Amino acid sequence: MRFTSIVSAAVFASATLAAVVLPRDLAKSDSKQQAIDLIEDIKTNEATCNARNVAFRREYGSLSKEERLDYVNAVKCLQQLPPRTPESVAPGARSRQTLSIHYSGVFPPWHRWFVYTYEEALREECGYKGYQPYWDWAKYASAPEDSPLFNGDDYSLGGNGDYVPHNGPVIIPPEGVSGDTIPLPAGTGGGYVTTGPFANMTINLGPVGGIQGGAPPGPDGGLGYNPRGLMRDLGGAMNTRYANYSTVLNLLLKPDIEQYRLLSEGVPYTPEIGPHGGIHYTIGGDPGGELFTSPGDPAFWVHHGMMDRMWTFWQAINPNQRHREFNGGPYGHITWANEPPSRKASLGVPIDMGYAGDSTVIREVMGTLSGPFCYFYL
Ligand SMILES: *[C@@H]1O[C@H](CO)[C@@H](O)[C@H](O)[C@H]1NC(C)=O
Ligand SMILES: *[C@@H]1O[C@H](CO)[C@@H](O)[C@H](O)[C@H]1NC(C)=O
Ligand SMILES: [Cu+2]
Repeated sequence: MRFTSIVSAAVFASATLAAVVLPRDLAKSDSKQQAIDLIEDIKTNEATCNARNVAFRREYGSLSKEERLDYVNAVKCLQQLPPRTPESVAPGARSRQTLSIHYSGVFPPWHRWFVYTYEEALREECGYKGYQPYWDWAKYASAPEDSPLFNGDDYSLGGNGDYVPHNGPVIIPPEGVSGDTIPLPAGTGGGYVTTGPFANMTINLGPVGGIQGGAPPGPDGGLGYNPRGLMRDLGGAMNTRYANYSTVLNLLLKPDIEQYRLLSEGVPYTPEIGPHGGIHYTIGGDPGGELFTSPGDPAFWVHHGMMDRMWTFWQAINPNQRHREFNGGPYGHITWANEPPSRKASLGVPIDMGYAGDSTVIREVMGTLSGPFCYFYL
């Protein structure tokens, strides 16, 4: 019994450690030296993700000023490269996918691959030497606008929007869905971002529209060209309510992927919008406050970095099981919250990046230390 499990472990290992040469004659030689050599061989095998080559994604505020500036400059560089989506397809290619990505079996793997694709573009197309940083939601929950991410200094991702008196966003259940309208807390900005590296940044796509307090839809249902200034509405009320240290702890303690995702992404058309929705609305404004076009705000990527960090850590608590577990509960299907009812997503379901990058399948991206990946979070 024990022997077979060792053999199957070895077979499994040989799939990833192809270049390691095992010693032939164990009895006759120095086993200490052979053990050391073999272990060194395994550790330095370049084809494998190991302690020497693993990349660490770090908290934005823990980066040095120089590292933050490198990131900011790479993001600016990427914004200036010509768009990949052909004009005939319109920039809405990704937006149209939005409804099958959220509350479906694809969400966590899709976003893991999306953030990785972005990180790779920063590194390969813009010479960035670091890795994707993340936004530690709870750390700055009382005043995210004063954090190193958004304080508006030269090393930040731009400041808050200028203050304009306003109400918070309101979630309105669509026709046919029961439930009251849900008013959410307002932030302390609401206007244009006028400080920091992304001051006066131009947004071209969207808004698609749909939430009250947000901007009305742009031309062509929000998929047309619609240049305007970046707006934000950062503030502590939304952040504290939806993404505090209890939220983080409770996420890590969730026993299965169904419970994990019900907290992480919340339940549609209820006040429990989870840290995912809560932080999108904490960024707020335009395009940050909108499901469809939020990746246009540089803050999107540090938020989804944290989303992936939480999932990575949750998986690390029981990797053997959790690197395969993804389609439990109502969010494990191929439609938005299983509406209309659909089959469960499988590991072979494609992750389609459209024109943004290469596509893959869920199976490939279930662990951050295997498949195409070799990264972890600090
Ligand atoms: C941004 O726009 C405002 C208002 O037009 C202007 O006062 C400010 O100088 C601009 N800032 C930058 C960095 O371009
Ligand atoms: C912390 O977040 C949870 C949701 O994850 C919420 O129920 C709780 O009220 C929040 N705490 C505070 C102090 O707002
Ligand atoms: Cu999101």
